[in-house]
Amino acid sequence: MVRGRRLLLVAAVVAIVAAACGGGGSELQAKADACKVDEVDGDLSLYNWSEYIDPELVEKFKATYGVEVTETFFESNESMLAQVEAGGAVYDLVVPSDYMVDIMRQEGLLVKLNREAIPNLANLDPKFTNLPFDPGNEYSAPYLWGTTGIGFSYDVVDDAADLTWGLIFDPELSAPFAGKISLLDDEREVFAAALKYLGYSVNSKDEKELQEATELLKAAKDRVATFTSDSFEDLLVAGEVVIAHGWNGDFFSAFDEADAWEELGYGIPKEGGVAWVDNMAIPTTAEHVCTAQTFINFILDPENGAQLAEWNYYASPNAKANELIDPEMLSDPAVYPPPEVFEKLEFLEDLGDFATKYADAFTEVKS
Ligand code: SPD
Repeated sequence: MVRGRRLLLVAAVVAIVAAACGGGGSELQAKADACKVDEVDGDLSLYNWSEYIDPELVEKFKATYGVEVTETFFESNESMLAQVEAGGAVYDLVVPSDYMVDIMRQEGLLVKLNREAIPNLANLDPKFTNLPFDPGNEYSAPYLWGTTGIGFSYDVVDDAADLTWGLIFDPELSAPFAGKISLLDDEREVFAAALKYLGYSVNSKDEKELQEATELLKAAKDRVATFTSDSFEDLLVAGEVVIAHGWNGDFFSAFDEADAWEELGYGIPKEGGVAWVDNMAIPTTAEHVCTAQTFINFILDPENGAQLAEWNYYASPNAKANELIDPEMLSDPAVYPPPEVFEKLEFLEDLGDFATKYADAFTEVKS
């Protein structure tokens, strides 16, 4: 279905669900607007990426505010969106990436944040506020940020500086690793890798470029052991793959746990990669909007923000938290990329109606 029609349908469904609940978006918004700092109005249902929060922080939140936290997990922005749109389960807080915040706010799926209930928004690094996917941070607050690149074994790549997406897409270069390559199970990320290899933007809306990327991926598929977004780091550590497409912090947590820093590495291929920011946001189907805003404020506390980032080696968008983060991590270019690396990175953007073509092409690649 094209995005225009999909938007109308989603808006209609949201209105029907809201009416059936006897409330309506504006009633929930009024409730969110009336929440006070540290107020809780029930338990928290948190819908997050897997392994994305230190369990100790969850325990601390529960003990501090006297509420329970139910955690459920998603592996891609698109699967999270589908669940929120379906409305079957109640989520008080979700953690969409940049372009997905844009889609959700345009579709009327998010509650506006009450800044008075979240004073710790002031701790954010101005570089991470007012980003194009949510001008003025009306609907979202940054959680962590990172990059997408290649995790590898030093048995097959000597130096991260030698990385190229050709290790996956060039038939000759990648032939020795056939069956030992994993790709993210993520339509935008997989096409971003192929488009970068071809020298195109990760946000291309050119049919011919998308077709070229599709053909490239179909040709590479025989060499790909699996598409996975929740076990790429474990497969690399276990030696089941030697080239893994994935997210930096997940690799580092796994290298640390397995004490495998000498054997395994991560880097951004010379053609460039993806930078992303994940964000906390409240769906319009939430039940406990005060607890959700209190949780956002809790995560944006400097100490909690530093603990969050250090636990999983992702970079913090919180300036006050960064003052407390281990200097070794802060100066690690693989966690906080220097300007010359950042120049090669692109953020994924909402592609409007064209996104359907990526989804269809991904289905074609995987079928
Ligand atoms: N284990 C947590 C991984 C979080 C990844 N965020 C992904 C952003 C994708 N564009």
